[in-house]
Amino acid sequence: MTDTTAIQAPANPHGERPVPPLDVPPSPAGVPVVDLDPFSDETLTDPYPLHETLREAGPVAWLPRYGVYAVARYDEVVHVLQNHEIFVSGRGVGLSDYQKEKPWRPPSLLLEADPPQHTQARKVATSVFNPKTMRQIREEFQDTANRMVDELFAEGSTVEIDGVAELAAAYPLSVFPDFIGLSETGRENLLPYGNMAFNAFGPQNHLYDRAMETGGQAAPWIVEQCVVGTPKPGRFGATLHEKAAEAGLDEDEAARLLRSFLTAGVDTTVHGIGAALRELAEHPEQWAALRQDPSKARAAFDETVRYMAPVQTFFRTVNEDTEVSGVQLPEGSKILMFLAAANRDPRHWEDPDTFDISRQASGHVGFGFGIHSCVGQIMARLEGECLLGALARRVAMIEVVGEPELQLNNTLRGWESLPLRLTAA
Ligand code: 8QM
Repeated sequence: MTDTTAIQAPANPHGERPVPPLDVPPSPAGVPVVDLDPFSDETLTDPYPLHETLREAGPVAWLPRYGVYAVARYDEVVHVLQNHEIFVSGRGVGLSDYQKEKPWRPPSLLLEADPPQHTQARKVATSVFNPKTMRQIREEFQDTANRMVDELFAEGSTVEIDGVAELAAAYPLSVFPDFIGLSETGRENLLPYGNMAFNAFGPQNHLYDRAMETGGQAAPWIVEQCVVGTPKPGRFGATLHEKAAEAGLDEDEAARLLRSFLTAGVDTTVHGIGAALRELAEHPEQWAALRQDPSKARAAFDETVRYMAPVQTFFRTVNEDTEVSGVQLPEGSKILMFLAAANRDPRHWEDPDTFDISRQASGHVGFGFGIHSCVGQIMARLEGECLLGALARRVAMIEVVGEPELQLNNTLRGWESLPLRLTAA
């Protein structure tokens, strides 16, 4: 099977060009300086040494390369997420401060907004996207997962596949667009668009440039899919438009609200499922535990989100002078939250670097925390549970049979390809 969904670009066609010199504020006195680039290819390939350096440097560190503060310990990341009135989202959750720079697209009403606007948009979103809706689609999502796994074994009881193309990407792309009510054609635009949006939270490096090129071509289709009247009647997109109109949102706002789901809902789940496949394949004893009790599928997915953290980082903007763990942060500062580092902070977790589907992973910040915590996590978990459950019931052995390839992104961590051998039960 050929992968029509992944971004077809050579690893690094232009070489890693340096980020243009930024207008960075001077290093503040008394704050540990970590002179490393979180967005270099090298760090994105293996972020764990940087995460440890940041956690050990202190509760708050300074990244001179970008002139931003960083938090990588669990308690401080939660503190920033919790204090949304000080650490605001409306000035952008990427490197750029929307009070100083124009956003690359009209800001999200959910992600890049603060109360009361955020509260209203979130209420509209969750009036449709909620546990009741998940219960209604559960059977369909499970059936699709079962069928997809059965079809893999059509040619024999042992098959070699690309776990990303044939499962991690194929599954969300088969359930999510129908759920939203998207057009049958053009769905190949979803992943490149998401890839662009997530790269855009970072600096304007070569990843950003490349993603803007590919994602830019995908943008018109995404915009069109969000227009009122376009989503299939009866599906989520159409219902969201109805609820948005009832709540008094204008058509542009309603379209932008739907855009959030198309931006945030695909690449993230593809990476989450891909990561779960990789870790379960690399930890046969965990796979055995899951096979023995497939009801652990949901917990296995959650542990994956803790362990790999498909969304690695997000920024906030300090909207009034404040203090975090003894460090003064002036108004206007950007602060980079390392969600992935918090998820492995030994101050909070026992054996944080151990992938253990039986651990109590709840409390991880892979879906954020507080008023902005992931709206889509109920669907991410549903997808993870359905697909991992289907595999656990049908697959005896899952092995990595080639070198997995990472897809580098300024915000996301996930596999571009994952050569697997599956043996039917
Ligand atoms: C990330 O457009 C949006 O509202 C949006 C985009 C990206 C995300 C969330 C929301 C966290 C998954």
